[in-house]
Amino acid sequence: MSDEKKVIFSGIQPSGELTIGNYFGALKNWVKLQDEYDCYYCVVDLHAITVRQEPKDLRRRTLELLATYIAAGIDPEKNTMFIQSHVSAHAEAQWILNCFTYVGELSRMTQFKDKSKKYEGNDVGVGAGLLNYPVLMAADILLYQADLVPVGKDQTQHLEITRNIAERFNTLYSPTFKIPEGYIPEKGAKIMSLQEPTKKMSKSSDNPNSFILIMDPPDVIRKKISRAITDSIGVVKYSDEQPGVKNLMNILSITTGMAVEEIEKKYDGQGYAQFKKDVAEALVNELEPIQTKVKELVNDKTYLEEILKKGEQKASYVANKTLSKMMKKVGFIPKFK
Ligand code: ATP
Ligand code: LTN
Repeated sequence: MSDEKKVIFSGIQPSGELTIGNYFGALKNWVKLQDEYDCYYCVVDLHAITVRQEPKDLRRRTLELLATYIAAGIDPEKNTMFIQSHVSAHAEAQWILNCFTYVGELSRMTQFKDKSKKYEGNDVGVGAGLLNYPVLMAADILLYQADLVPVGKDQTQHLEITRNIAERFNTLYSPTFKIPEGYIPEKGAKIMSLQEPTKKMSKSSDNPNSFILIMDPPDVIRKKISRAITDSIGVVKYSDEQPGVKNLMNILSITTGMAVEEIEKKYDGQGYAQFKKDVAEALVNELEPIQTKVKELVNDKTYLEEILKKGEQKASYVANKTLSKMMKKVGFIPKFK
């Protein structure tokens, strides 16, 4: 019975083209978990505008992101997929939760520190949305009483603050929110940059050779992997001293299911050339079917709109139930009917 299933909530921002980091860190696990849980997979457009977006690109990417969810294997019949801005409860709940969150704890977030460094001093400046970003994420998760939140490792801090906000509210009033757990995958939780393998692969990097996009054509994938930074040791070994090789081994392991020990054995004494070729082919095999499907789906606007309409209805219903409880507990007078 679907009503008894535990709940999952997760989202990706339509703020750029998705990388294999987003895919292995988040999306691929969403697919894995969809049968076991009642899942809400959201396109978090409110989060995306915490940094400047070109309106027409944001519109295009929002639908492309939904198409990518489906192409990656998320079944629209089984899951609730929707756009965050379609469910106004997210913004309303965020306001309330803002009043239970401290500026101090928000300004300590690594993502805030990193992103504000990037925008400080330019003509845009550091928006308050960037500071409040985790509160909106907390609202997303708590509105659905989510049990589990599958995300990459970089989101651990945001999950922690979500739990803190929820506990604070529950203690001040009475139990209102389920305290959610993170689901960080064993492999793929942090796919590293191909050019600076000690840093996270990021879709907002200025160097396109540092990331692989889900939609990169096969030849581009091959070229980027062949240019990936390794080292002069020349041995395929899973070691922190060889972060570039380690990252490629992780990618090969997730895409083929091979254990890292098997990979070490297979390429023993061979250097990096064949190893890199195989990593590229494994990625092409994984991504090509998704690419074909995305291209098909983005042309079927009617189908995507139907999914979004259904998603919005279900999500609104559930989210508004929690929002009403929150409003009542803080002392707001319910609307007169
Ligand atoms: P940016 O790279 O522009 O900072 P982001 O981290 O904000 O992007 P989102 O689109 O919001 O990316 O992230 C969606 C999901 O992808 C999150 O669960 C995040 O943890 C995961 N993710 C992002 N980058 C990586 C990575 N390099 N390795 C593993 N997971 C990742
Ligand atoms: N902050 C997340 C995206 C996000 C999210 C969420 C993830 C927004 N709301 C709710 C899980 C649950 C990121 O990956 N940058």
